[in-house]
Amino acid sequence: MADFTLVIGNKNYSSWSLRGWLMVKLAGIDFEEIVVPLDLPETQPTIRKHSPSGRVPVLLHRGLPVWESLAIAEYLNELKPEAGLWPASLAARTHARSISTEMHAGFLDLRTHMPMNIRAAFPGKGMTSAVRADIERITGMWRDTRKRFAGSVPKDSGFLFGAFSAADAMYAPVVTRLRTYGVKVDSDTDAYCKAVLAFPPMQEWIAAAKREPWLIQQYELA
Ligand SMILES: N[C@@H](CCC(=O)N[C@@H](CS)C(=O)NCC(=O)O)C(=O)O
Repeated sequence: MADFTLVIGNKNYSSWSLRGWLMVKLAGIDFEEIVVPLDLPETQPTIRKHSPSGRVPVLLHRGLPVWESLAIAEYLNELKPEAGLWPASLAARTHARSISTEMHAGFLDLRTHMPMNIRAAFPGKGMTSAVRADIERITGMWRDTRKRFAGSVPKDSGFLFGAFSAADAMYAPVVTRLRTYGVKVDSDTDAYCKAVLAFPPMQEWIAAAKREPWLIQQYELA
């Protein structure tokens, strides 16, 4: 058994799993993956074998369960501070934690009306005025964050703080939603989305999502 195991849901549909998985990739550790398909009769008993909350992702480190995506980021950051899960400067790190927590706690309209479905294309579906407001807040925050912080690192690779961080992991499922639902965005947002989608671990996840056999009917809005 590996030192680290990450228990996740379907790669096509489980946005929180994507966040946790990107964080583990970012930490640069070897890990085993257990995929528990969601929305089946055996889903909950299987997840509960690993996760006290009955939710995924959960990271298991030599028997210690770490659940909740942000707790996983903090745990990995403590183990691997050199991996850069959070940006280096205190101001950038604080900003990264604030925007990540805002994602963790909010944007319910976007999450409800535009569920993650990586391989689908539902242009125009799910848009309401409340979803629009969520998207405006998020894209405004992305622009503002990049303007303030992305240029202050040695190499700006197009992410929120220049290099890919836990904050980008938190927003990666929003990027896939903007694509799935064909949301029109400004050029800065488009460039940011392209950078996230081209990030090699993201490509790996998307390819796996496309190969998955399971279908969750409630997220198939067509
Ligand atoms: N706040 C949690 C959210 C986790 C969550 O809601 N995960 C969903 C899958 S995306 C889940 O485990 N659902 C359980 C189920 O569908 O039975 C986190 O940040 O990790």
